[in-house]
Amino acid sequence: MSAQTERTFIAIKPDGVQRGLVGEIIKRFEMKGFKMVAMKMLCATKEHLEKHYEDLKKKPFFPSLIKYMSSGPVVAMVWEGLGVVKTGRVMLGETNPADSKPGTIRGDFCIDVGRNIVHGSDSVASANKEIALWFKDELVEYNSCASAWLYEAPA
Ligand code: DAT
Ligand code: MG
Repeated sequence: MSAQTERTFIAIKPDGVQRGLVGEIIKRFEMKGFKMVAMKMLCATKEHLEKHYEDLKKKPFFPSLIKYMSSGPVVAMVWEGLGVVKTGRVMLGETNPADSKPGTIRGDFCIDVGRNIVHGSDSVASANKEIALWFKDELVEYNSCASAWLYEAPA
């Protein structure tokens, strides 16, 4: 796999969906040049979310996090591109919107750490784990005509 096919898991949380920010968040990844390779809307079960956030299960906010994330539909996506895990996190901003710079998604559209509208994988290893948890044989393979204009040396 080339570095240009690095993948990350991005999810628009229930507040992002309810507040009508799905298009805005997708637009930012599209305009950056990243390639969408999977997307679906679903209501995630508590069991599924407990697996997704298993590293945080000892945190005091874990029960409220699971309740919030299971409170409505989410939009789950996989995005691909050179450095997409790290750059995706930069585009999201900090975990706490109060620490997120204007120009980032959390910096522009939310206020409270418990309602921070979007998830993004924090490493390539967690991206692979999260993609496998949320998508089963649902990733779409296609050539993007933009790649010749996004990369000096397309894969
Ligand atoms: P991130 O979503 O930036 O990767 P994380 O993985 O540390 O952050 O935590 C997952 C989510 O849990 C985060 O998006 C919001 C919630 N959370 C984190 N820290 C919190 C806190 N101190 N109080 C309340 N919710 C918190
Ligand atoms: Mg995280």
